[in-house]
Amino acid sequence: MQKYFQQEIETMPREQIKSLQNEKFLKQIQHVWNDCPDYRRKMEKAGVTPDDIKSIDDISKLPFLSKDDLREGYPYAMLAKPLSECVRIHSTSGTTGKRVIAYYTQHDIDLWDECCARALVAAGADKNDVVHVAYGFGLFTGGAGLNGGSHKLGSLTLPMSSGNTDRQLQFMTDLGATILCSTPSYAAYLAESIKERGLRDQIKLKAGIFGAEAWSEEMRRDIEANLGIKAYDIYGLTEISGPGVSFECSEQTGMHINEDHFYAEIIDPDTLEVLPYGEQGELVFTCLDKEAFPVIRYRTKDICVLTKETCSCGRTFIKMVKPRGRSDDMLIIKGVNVFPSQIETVLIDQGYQANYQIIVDRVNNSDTLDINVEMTQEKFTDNLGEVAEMEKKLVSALKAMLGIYAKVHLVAPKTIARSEGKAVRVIDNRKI
Ligand code: DLL
Repeated sequence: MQKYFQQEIETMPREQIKSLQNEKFLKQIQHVWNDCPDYRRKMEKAGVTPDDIKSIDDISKLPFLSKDDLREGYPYAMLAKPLSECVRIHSTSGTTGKRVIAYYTQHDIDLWDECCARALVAAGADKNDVVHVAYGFGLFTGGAGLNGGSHKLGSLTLPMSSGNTDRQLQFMTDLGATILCSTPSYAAYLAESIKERGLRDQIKLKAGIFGAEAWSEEMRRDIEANLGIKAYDIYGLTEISGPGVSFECSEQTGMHINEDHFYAEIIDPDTLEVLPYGEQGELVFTCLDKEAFPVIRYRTKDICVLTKETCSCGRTFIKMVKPRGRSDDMLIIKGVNVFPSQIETVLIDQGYQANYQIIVDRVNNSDTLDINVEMTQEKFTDNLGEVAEMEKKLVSALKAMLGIYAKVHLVAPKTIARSEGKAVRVIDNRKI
């Protein structure tokens, strides 16, 4: 079985990775200074020139970039190549305000595809596999990224996009898809539909590559058991390229960062101080060799930890743990920080599935937290006494995890809308 897509790079000794990063970083800083007026202005404002940057250890002299910086410069923020050299754009979903547009030259697409091919191989794929891509295609990077990676690897690629479950399952069974790429919530939904239609023995899936949203270890175990596969995490964001900034290997203990292209830092989001390996903070990325959209010290808002223990898979790239959620997704309820992933962990621990909705409101100047949770078919009952008892049990498990009271409403199976892309878990009515 193929172990690596690019063995020489993926298993490169640490000192060599460092010197490769140094070399690319110095070139990149020169590139943004010469060709990217937005970042040059930021550097000038911070009083830094490329002469002050002698190696990657000087990175902390450079200013951070935020989503607001990119939104403000819409539609050409951080563009560092003439449009005639760009071949594609992608864009963030932009729930509020202006979207961020990321530009790609052919070189940028090639390196991104390679990153996704590395992720596929790490999940056990090779050219003989049939890769079913059920991430959305279009402005979202999920479909295009895994599609490109699968092409690079030479696997037969099914560009299914999301939605139309019947068609998904028909192609999955008729063409014997072996690798599924989708959001974890859509994978869970497909697993449910496969069970309902009695198709489990007709699917040939052996692995899945799931990302684009936070998901828990409990959800991983559920998907693995329901589909009979290994479920691997993959991380990325439009501003850096898309999926494949980091990916999981057979150890399934965090995601290797493609460090030949992306330099990672963890910072304290309040003091902006760089934190050592092992400490939790906000993840910051610098693109080392992108041409059209070379973001430097981009603040992802993802709360994460970097680790550099050696990995049994032989890859030498450092790993990031599963992001705990986003600092801006983090709910502050009655002064307590609450991550949706904590709620999900409790639900799955208690035998429910990740079909829930969190509703936050403010009544008489006090925050309220309500959670609608779907009963599974097995747990379903219309005996009100039993339902109340089950709700009580969940309330106390949630209190133990979160430290605050959450009102739980158990609802009948299949009454919470399913998502084909990223799941919408939180309705925060306080903002309205
Ligand atoms: O979600 C890219 C992607 C597509 C990644 C397919 C993986 C698979 P954006 O839409 O720009 O890009 O959203 C980026 O999604 O900052 C994280 O908050 C979140 N995210 C992405 N992957 C993971 C993951 C794509 N594996 C934002 N775990 C990021 C947790 C994730 N959160």
